[in-house]
Amino acid sequence: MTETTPLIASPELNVEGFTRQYLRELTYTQGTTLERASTNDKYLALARTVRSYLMSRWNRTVTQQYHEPARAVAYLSAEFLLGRQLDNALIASGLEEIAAEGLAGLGLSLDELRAAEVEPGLGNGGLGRLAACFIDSLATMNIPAIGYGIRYEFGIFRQTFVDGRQVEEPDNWLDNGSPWEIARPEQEVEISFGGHTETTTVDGVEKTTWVPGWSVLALPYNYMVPGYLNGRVNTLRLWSARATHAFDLKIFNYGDYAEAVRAQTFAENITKVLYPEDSTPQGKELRLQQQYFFVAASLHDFVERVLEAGFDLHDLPERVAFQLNDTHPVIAIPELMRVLVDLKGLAWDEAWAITQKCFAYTCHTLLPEALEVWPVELMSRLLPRHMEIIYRINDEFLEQVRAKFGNDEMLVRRMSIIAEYPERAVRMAYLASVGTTKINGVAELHSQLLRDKVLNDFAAFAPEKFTNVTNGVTPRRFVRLANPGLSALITEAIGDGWVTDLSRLSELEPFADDAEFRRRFREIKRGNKDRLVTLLKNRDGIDIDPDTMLDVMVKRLHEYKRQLLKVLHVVSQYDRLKSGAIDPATTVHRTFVFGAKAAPGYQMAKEIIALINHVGARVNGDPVVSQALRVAFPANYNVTVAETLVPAADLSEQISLAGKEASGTGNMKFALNGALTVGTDDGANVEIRQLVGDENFFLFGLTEPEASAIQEAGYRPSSYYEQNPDLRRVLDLIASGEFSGGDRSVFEPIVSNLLHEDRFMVLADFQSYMDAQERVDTYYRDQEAWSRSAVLNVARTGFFSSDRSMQDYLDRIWHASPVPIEG
Ligand code: HBZ
Repeated sequence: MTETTPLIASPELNVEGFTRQYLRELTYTQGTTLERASTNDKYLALARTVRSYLMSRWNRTVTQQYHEPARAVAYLSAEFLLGRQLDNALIASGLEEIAAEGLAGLGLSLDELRAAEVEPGLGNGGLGRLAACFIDSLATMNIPAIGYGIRYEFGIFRQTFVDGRQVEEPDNWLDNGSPWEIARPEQEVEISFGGHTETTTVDGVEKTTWVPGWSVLALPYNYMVPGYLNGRVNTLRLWSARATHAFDLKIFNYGDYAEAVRAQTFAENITKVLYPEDSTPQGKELRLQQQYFFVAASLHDFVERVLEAGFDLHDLPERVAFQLNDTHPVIAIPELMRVLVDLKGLAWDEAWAITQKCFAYTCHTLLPEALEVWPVELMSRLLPRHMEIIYRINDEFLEQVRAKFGNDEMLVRRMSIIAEYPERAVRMAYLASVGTTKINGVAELHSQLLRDKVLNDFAAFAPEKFTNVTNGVTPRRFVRLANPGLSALITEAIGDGWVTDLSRLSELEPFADDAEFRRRFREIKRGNKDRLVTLLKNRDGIDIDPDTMLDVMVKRLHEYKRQLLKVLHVVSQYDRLKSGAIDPATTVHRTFVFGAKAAPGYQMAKEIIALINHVGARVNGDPVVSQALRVAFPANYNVTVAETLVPAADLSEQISLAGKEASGTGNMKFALNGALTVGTDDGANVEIRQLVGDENFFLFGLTEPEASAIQEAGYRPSSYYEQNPDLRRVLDLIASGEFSGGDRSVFEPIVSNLLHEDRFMVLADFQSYMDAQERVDTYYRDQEAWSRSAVLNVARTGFFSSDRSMQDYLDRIWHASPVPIEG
């Protein structure tokens, strides 16, 4: 490709240039005038204006990549939870002040227009947000990288509450226009499904081909991924499904218009909706279709379009590292084998060596029920050729297992990629372990438990494959953008290098002992609380008091994360205030903030949401209790809310049962914004505590080995109830109907479950948690000590930048290097 287009200069990087471009967009693209324009018109014009500043950098990045081939990272993820795009594009292009001034000159407010953006909710939670942080870091670190995923027409559902119960509504994020995407219909890819395979023998060599039954088109939409002030703009390519033209035509020729349109709908269903289950995959056929759809399109795109024509596929591992974000894209492994063997004619062994070198796999869970398995029946029907390839991979792998460990048939059955019970099914995590060079967990403890428990046989078989990369979060979005006050204070103290080198935060350490610095830190925290007050008032009609301790637990609702433990604490405080055991005038005043979506089919999670809301209503409605505590549960917690909530928090609740939370990333965001953590020894909490120091962290609860030992000996939750009068009062109060208008049946399932099953050991950790909360209260009374600890949390958590995570992946897994953009 030679560049024949003269590089069109970007609009001038000053207020006049910005204003001119803005008016152009408003007039020519949006087709309106300043006077007539709606808020959405004004927002769209603004988004396009900012985009236009990044466009020539984007073109330059793509062109340079084509001419100067280097090893690229292709991050395959079924989810990218991006959050709003405008703010990030503004800081990445250095336009923030210019835009604010330019808009003000036109009588418009940047803050008002920013608020008009609907965030693309193309992910469930941590895993999807991590992918978004990673592509931001890769661009900022000048790594040639591309994200591949799915352009769901409906992202994660919008949560509302009716009588305190979760009700889901569709998320029409595309309704008001989508200025950040560029469709490339001419680069569509045909993706096939179903049918059968045929084997023929040519010159004594067997050759298998797939004769698919039906196909759809994958249409790419490109999104910019701008590096922070470095001239690089990488691409995120999300695929959308359309009916094939041939399919339509055939049916049209039979004259059945209605059927043709129906076929169209059928095809387009594939990318219609994001599955909202974040821990118990339902094994739905459409989900496997989604996975294969985006993976096949992405591999084809990379091999046939990103690589230059005539590229020798033997060199593929030198040119790409495909990272598999959990098992969702793991079908890429047999797909690449099919491409290399069936389509490109490589020998099996050759193809296998290439495939293994190209892929690496990240595991994000420890819960057995979260590991994806696909029934062989379904896989054979939808992807018959892939099923054959998986069988062969498995046969050869199990041969190696026998060669290494002898004929231990129990071991062979355990390690087989194909499970036999309760039904024949493909274990995707095992396929991932076999078909990759590296397998990583997402925090030290998690990686250790992967080796010791979940994938222990595989770790014994190939120990060199296992590694750890502790998660991180992007400091651009979660500090620089979300917390402008703290950002300015940090920059004043140590310069602005921290934005791209977060380890520099350690230079703040001495300021923890500077009373004036601490005073300003508190003032900023207080200002952030005021912003939150405004947001909750306008968005949810919720009133909170900024002069209380803000105690926050925001994350997906799951029993292992133990929102219930938090509720027990709230109920206990309620009880003690009501009974006069504590005095509302003198106790530390707290606002408990919850934010959590439950998977729509997860009954217990939905009951817990109802309980939080009902307890909240009672607490807030009680004239005595509400003097000292309040509960706020804004519906539809998302990235946008996090950006205002996290910087305002005093206390971060990270209270999962040890050994269950793979890492957590919210925990990092809070610490980086100067909240103190009350947490268990789980996931990345372990590393946070090690870095910030025990005296700046409220640790409680069983350790993973302790919890496992109790479970093995036979955990009996009711014994805690019997022996702990405080716990008994709390559970009895919930069971009594206190929070359900006297109806004892409403929360009976929750109480019974805690007493008789309590899989995640809420009762076992209750007392320890209550004690930790006492320590929190005591410490909070000493605001100087508390803010010293808060500053130290900021200074000591620079490690949790996603830039550092990316550097670890680069060093240990990808072996790719930066390529600065010229010009
Ligand atoms: O991934 C989360 C982990 O629970 C959390 O500990 C970790 O910090 C984070 C990033 O590594 N896992 C998820 O968010 N998982 C999902 O969202 C998910 C989505 C679809 C599934 C399964 C899991 O089918």
